[in-house]
Amino acid sequence: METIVLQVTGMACGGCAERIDAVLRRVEGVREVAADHTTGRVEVRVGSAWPGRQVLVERITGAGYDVIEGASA
Ligand SMILES: [Cu+2]
Repeated sequence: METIVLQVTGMACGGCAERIDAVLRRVEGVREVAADHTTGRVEVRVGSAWPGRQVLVERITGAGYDVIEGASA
C-alpha cells in the first residue's frame, strides 16, 4: 500500500473530516482515510488499483473543499 497525503482547506469541524472520509472511501482502491480538520491533513492509504491523485482531488473539491497543490508532504 501507498500513503497519499493531501492538504485540504475548508474543513471546519469533525463532520467535515467525516464527510471527506466518506467520499474518499467510495473511491476504488482506497483502503483507509485519516482526515484531520484541525490541520487540514488528509492521509489516504491506497492499494494497487487506485485511480490516481487527481481523482481524490476531484472528490474532495466536489464535496466543497479545496486541495492545496504542491503541499503534499
Ligand atoms: Cu464541518
